[in-house]
Amino acid sequence: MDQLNSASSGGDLAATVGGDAAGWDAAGWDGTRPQAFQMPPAAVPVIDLSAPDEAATVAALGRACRDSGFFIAAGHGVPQPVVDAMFDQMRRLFALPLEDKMKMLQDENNRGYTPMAEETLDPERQTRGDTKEGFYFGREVPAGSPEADLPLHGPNVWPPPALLPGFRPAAEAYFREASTLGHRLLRLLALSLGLEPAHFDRYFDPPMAFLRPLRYGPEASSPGEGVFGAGAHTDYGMLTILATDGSPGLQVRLGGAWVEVPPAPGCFVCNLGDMLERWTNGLYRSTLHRVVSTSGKERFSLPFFFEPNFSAVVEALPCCVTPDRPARHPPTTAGAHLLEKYAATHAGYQQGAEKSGAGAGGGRENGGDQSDGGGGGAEEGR
Ligand SMILES: O=C(O)CCC(=O)C(=O)O
Repeated sequence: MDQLNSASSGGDLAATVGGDAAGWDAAGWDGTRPQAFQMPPAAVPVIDLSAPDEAATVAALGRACRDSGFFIAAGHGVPQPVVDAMFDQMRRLFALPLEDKMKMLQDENNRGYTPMAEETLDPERQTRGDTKEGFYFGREVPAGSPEADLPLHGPNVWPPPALLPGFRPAAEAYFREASTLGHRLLRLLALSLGLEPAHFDRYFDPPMAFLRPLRYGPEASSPGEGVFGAGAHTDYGMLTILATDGSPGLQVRLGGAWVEVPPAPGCFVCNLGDMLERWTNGLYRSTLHRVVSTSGKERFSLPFFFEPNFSAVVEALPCCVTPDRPARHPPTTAGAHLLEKYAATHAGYQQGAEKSGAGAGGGRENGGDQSDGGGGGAEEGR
């Protein structure tokens, strides 16, 4: 990764993706120049986690968290073969007949298959569900264990080994690697706030974590008609670590405009969720984003949602509260926050929400007040 014009490698802290620059086009890096020349100056910085100067990395991370809540993690330490194996297996999973996938339908813990259009991330703007299908796999919690009494906790709905023998090993390997990266990022986030590196660890022992393979259909999005790959939303939790197949489509709402996040091969797109925004009293941003499909081809992506444990109390950190900036939100718990926010987006999960009695669903907060092509982004109210 040292050839990347990285935000953390000292010197050029403006290394970013998402804007206009030679070598980038609407679909991302066009391959015409070495990567060192490809990082255009704009919205989503590249942060090289392998850079030796940790203080510079932490400073770049803090800036990204305040500016956009998005960054591209390079030098992240997740072996590429683990990522490749997971993408191979998820392609096979989605290629199964619908009949087989429906046998893995999401259960009362919201684990399992969510069919095409089951989720509507922005019900106020969308005229139909997201043009995507997905699966939720959480941290495996054995049936009958005390933790399994919690909403969203329990055994996963794995594809039958007879159909896909390689899936579970690939997903578990990916889950382990993504969790390691998540813990590492927590440490850097704590440092960026002037806290002890281990500050957040107590809330993530163990984490709630969900791996969500997604497949977007080839249908083109039509924002004017309320049709999206994924409607505008913020993520509910702490941190999302996203891998994609390199297809464009992800857009972030910044400065009143939708900004394309070009694919960054070998890297993860990371973004902060509502819980970190609450912990930091709005200093760090949980930013609206969406998927607008334009390629006419299917698209695969793999978000990993890394969240505090169910009973973790989320309230403004003393370092982020001043007389001029009083706490914006009352304390909540990670579980209550998730369940409160889940109800609106997943048609399938509400039917199975008896366990909590609270309703539930997905992992994100819908956009509501955003508008297309200027003005009115939720971030403008910050
Ligand atoms: O598929 C993507 O690129 C983004 C997915 C996403 O925003 C989400 O699942 O929260």
